[in-house]
Amino acid sequence: MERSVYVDGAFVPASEARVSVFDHGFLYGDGVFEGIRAYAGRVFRLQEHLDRLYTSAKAILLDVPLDRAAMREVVLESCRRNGLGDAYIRLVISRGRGDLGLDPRKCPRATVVCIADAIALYPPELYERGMKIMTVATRRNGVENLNPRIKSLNYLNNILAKLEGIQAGYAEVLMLNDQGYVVECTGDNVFIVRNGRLVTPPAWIGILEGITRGVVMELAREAGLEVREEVFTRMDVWTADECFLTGTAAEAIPVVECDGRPIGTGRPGPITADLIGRLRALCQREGTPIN
Ligand code: PXG
Repeated sequence: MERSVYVDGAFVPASEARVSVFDHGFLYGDGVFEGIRAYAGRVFRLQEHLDRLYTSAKAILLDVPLDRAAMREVVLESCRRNGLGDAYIRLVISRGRGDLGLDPRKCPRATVVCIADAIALYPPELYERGMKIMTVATRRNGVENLNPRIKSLNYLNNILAKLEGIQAGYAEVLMLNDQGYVVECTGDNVFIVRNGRLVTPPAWIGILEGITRGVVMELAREAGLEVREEVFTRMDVWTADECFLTGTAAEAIPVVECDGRPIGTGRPGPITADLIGRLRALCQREGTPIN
């Protein structure tokens, strides 16, 4: 059955869902988005995703034409109309239709799109065996350029990094900032485990503050682990006891090799496995009901 997509106030068949070629989201990547998941009939951390969406919009002075309650309803209705209890939901707010110039004031109304679809997951073996990653030469945007805390439609920085990975045979890659500190991956946050402590780069260094990252930090603290937000380098990843990535799409996935160096034993570690289990259980039991 064809999907139903929300575009500016109406649900239309996916094949008829369109935005203008004059939309500044298309012309300039001027807009923001969210990637959200639903599990077993409930949308996971919907409020947090909406908070981040409106925060991103605020940072680029983008007026979202719907309030949070209405946006929440768009997300839920997108799942209902498509009969999805497990879903990947993409909310996109672009600057809207304007002229060919950069000036956002020429765009009177933001475009709102919501797509709900089945999710394409990493193969289950990857969670068992763990993934191999590499560091790429493309550095993550600095906070003074395009702050990664803004989940903007301008993802070329990440795509350039992803291309380097693809060309070298890697599904995900590690990105550093201009100073050489580890920040995040192209669509995932990064954690290392050292001496029983969980460490992840702090938000101020220039990362997307992942919703999954926040949840994993909560779960780790509940489990009695010490969690630190600290800067670290590639060397710390190479010599960590364990490493894993978090993101809405990937959930939490073990990393067993970086830049050709096995991490820890070269197999997914026990703390990683425990946190993956806790995260999966939480995703199945909490969230905003779709119906
Ligand atoms: N960092 C970046 C740069 C991201 O884009 C995350 C971290 C994880 O955040 P959440 O809130 O999801 O835990 C993201 C997630 C994909 C894909 O296909 C991933 C993201 C966006 C678009 C596509 O893997 N963002």
